[in-house]
Amino acid sequence: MDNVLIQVHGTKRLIMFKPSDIDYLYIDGDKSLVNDIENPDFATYPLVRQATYYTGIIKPGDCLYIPALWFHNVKSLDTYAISVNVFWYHLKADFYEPKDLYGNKDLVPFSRTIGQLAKSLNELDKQLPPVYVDFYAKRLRSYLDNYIKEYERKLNN
Ligand SMILES: O=C(O)CCC(=O)C(=O)O
Repeated sequence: MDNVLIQVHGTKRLIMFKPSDIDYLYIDGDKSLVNDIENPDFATYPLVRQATYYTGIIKPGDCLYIPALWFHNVKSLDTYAISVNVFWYHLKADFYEPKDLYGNKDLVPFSRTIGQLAKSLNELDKQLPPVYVDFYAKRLRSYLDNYIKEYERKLNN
């Protein structure tokens, strides 16, 4: 969700990445596998070098707009660092999970899509021998790659 992070007490260090850096951040679910983003292990996570770091410090009285889909890593620089978050919907209300304390859950249409896909793959797995499942999973990957290319073209026009 879009949100504003309002700093009340103490300071926090933020590192943010734009949504299109998703390919460089080793995302697994809603988290990155890169555990030390300030000093990444480039041998294990070489693509991180290609990500653009947007960094800053927020102090009491600062408000930071964190747009939906932006990856962010927040570290408190003081023992007590207190913030207030204000989240809001900018798409149809039905698209948002009703219980989303941190405002970072996937949108309902996506959760539904990935659930259906998992179910279909499971069906495929039950019906076909492994060598076919592997082959068709790779066909699916190529379908998705083409879909992504098409969307990147749309976004860049
Ligand atoms: O302040 C924090 O520790 C986390 C803030 C956050 O994740 C957000 O504003 O979306």
